[in-house]
Amino acid sequence: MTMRIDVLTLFPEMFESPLSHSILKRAQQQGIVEIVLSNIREFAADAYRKVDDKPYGGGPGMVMMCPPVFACAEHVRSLRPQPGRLILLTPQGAPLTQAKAIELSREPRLILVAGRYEGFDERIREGLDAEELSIGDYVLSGGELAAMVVIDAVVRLLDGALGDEDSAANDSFGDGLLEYPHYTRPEEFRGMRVPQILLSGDHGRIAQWRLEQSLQRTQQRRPDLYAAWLARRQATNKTLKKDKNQEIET
Ligand code: 6GU
Repeated sequence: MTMRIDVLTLFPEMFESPLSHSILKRAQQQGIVEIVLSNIREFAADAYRKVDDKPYGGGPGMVMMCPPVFACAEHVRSLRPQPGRLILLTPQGAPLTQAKAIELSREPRLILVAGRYEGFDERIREGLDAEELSIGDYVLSGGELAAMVVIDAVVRLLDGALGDEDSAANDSFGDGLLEYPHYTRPEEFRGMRVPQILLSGDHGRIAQWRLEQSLQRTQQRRPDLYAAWLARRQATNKTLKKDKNQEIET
């Protein structure tokens, strides 16, 4: 069934280019996902189309107002029987992880709300039964780019979205490890050679080498992921096998 993603934003034009290229473009053309942009400003009631106001209690910046966001969200919710999971993109949200992306890819409908300014009136969270997501511990000028990141991470997981059905299974984080290094032609470039093993045609040894590379890289670059991987492996009591039942050192 086609997944539906509604995006509520003050800047729908920001989404046009990312949605009209590559995987996201093809997934929409193939009916794998339907992505609908709504401009929150069109739901502002007053003549000035006001969507933000000064914070009660004082302080810098502007806060997204309840009325236009509620009106826009209630309108898009009314277009379909499923209410959909409504997600505010904010730096205070739960972190977006691959596990979260997988969870979201199983939903029939998502409603992503991108905010600008200092943030949303708190009653938007309560009144719209919203979740909050962040894409990392740094500050963006608005939720638009974060919403695009969520869309990309989720849509590429939908059945048929990737050309090669295997490629999502091999992703970094799929098994909690970073990917091994990749090489393509030419065999030698400016004195740098492709590792000999990749030219050997020995698929067992190549798989073993790739796993070792993944483990090594993860240990060096992301000790947090490496520790989690080790703990998981111990918990499930799985043993890694070399081609012929030989344990590898990890
Ligand atoms: Cl979702 N929004 C903003 N404004 N900044 C962020 C973010 C979201 N995630 C990380 N930084």
